[in-house]
Amino acid sequence: MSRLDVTETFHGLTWPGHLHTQDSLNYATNFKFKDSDTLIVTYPKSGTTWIQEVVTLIYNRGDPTVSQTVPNWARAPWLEQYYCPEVLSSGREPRILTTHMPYSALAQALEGSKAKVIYVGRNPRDVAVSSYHFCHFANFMPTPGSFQEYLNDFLQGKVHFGSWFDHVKGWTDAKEDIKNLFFITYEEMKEDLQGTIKRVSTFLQCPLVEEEITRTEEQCSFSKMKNNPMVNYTLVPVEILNHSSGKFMRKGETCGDRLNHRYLNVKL
Ligand code: PPS
Repeated sequence: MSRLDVTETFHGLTWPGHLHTQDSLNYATNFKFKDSDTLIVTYPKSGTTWIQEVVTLIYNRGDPTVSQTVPNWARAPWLEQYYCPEVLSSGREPRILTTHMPYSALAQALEGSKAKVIYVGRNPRDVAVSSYHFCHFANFMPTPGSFQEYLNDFLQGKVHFGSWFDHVKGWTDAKEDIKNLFFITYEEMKEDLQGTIKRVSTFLQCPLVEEEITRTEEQCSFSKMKNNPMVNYTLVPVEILNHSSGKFMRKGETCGDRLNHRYLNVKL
């Protein structure tokens, strides 16, 4: 499936047609969660790949075999992307699922579920910068103009996947409705990865011993992930990701790039 120039509209938002179809988006909203599922939720560029790696390693008790041999999309597929049913047909348990969908799109599917939901948020300034670069890197995203133009669209939610503000608000308000909902930020992960691993493993009811925590932490460092083809997206052909113009594992900083983009230096 290529569809690099196709855009799908669903739930009032736009989605890149390269990975999403009306069928795949409907599949997500009607998904039957199992209580044993773990669902990772993020607005794009907020630390999705990082938490996928943390959760994978926790469930494997720090053993890196799976994280070094299976691409992240094949072990923690996005519910709304077209290949998800095929990945899940392998029967791997516990299922780790990922989504960028707003809460309103999944509220019905999650109603009454005891699936464990992990929401990762990131400072919108860094999300905007990371997304801007990703739009140049990914040939299935609309090519943005100047950073200032992109930022205006981002602030108004006129970008693929919709408004960062609505996404965060929708999922934070969902804490009234969802039984097992855990929030963490990219910044917390950056500040204390070991503490993050401990907290996430407790939430997943999969507590690790010291040595397993250390091994998980090593595998989830930026430098380790940057060089792991199973998470750095170098497996994706150049027609889809423009490897000559950038890298998926770009900087991995908190507010690191913001000062390079003076228009972002505004109070949000
Ligand atoms: S996506 O496309 O939505 O799945 O992208 P996502 O994985 O959410 O976000 C990509 C950004 O996360 C950074 N990243 C990390 N930062 C620190 N440590 C680790 N281990 C790590 N892994 C991924 C990645 O570099 C992207 O951020 P930027 O700011 O662009 O560098």
